[in-house]
Amino acid sequence: SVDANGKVIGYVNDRTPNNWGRWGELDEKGTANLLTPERVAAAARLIETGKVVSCAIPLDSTGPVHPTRTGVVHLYGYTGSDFVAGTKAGQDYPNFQGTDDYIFMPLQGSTQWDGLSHFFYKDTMFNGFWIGNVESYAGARRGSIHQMKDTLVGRGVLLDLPKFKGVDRLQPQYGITPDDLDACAEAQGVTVGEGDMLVIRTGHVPWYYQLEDKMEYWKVGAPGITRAVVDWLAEKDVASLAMDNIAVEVEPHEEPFEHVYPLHARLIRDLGLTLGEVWWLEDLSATCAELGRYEFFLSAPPLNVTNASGSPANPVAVF
Ligand code: UVW
Repeated sequence: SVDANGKVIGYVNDRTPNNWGRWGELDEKGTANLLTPERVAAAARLIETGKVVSCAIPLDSTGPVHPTRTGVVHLYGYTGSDFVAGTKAGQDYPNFQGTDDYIFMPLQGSTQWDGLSHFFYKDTMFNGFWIGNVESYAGARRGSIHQMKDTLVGRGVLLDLPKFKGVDRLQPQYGITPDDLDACAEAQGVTVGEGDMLVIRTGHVPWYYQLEDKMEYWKVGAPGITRAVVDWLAEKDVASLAMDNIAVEVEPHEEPFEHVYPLHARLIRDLGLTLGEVWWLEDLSATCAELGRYEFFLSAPPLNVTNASGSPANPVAVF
């Protein structure tokens, strides 16, 4: 049964690592709590050149969208050609000319954040809230992405694995280990620590755009983090994790097989870690290499979508 706050009564999460209760029994922000005003201010002091780099793929129908979802549909309500053709002119206001457009898309269908109500395990989401708090009409009454509207801004750190390994991209099915991350950080002369917004480059999203047969992308698996990285992330105490692959974790999943997307449950549901997916990190990689620095001010708040489980974003790194 469920209490008045929407928490499952008597359920104890004995999985490790986990952050349940760490920021209060009713917390819905998870590790984003680590992005304190002091850390945000310190991150802002990293800005030296004012160069701004977007980490978003184009928000259009050409991007990789998980086959369980529809694509991005962008339509116009009225356009310049409506005025040229005279089908719109004069209908609203004298001399008025302009355009209006619409997007219909999965909130998880582009460069995006997975909110804390995106993944569950044993009928619970992060902090012990019951999964029935997410309903099709009311939406996510717990763990909504709008809880993050004033956060996901802080010190960004890029670990550029393909660059470190001297390859264009990590191969599908490559499982990223803690040793990979430590060695890469050391080679780049950067540390990953408490309250950082960690960004890991794989080169996997750019590969999608190069492929002639897009179906191959979904058949061959993906490079991503392994189970051991969950412990590493918890030890480092990062505030968020974003990557340029589809679902952060390695695909196919490691054995023993827990269930589909097992690390989503361990990261989002156990740790309260907000995951960024389908980021575009090619420009960030080039800028970090050019400036010789792998830390920057990162501003990536989600859209303030009420009671939602995810949000597109245009994350920007500022150097
Ligand atoms: C799934 O939910 C399958 O993936 P994602 O985290 O990419 O949204």
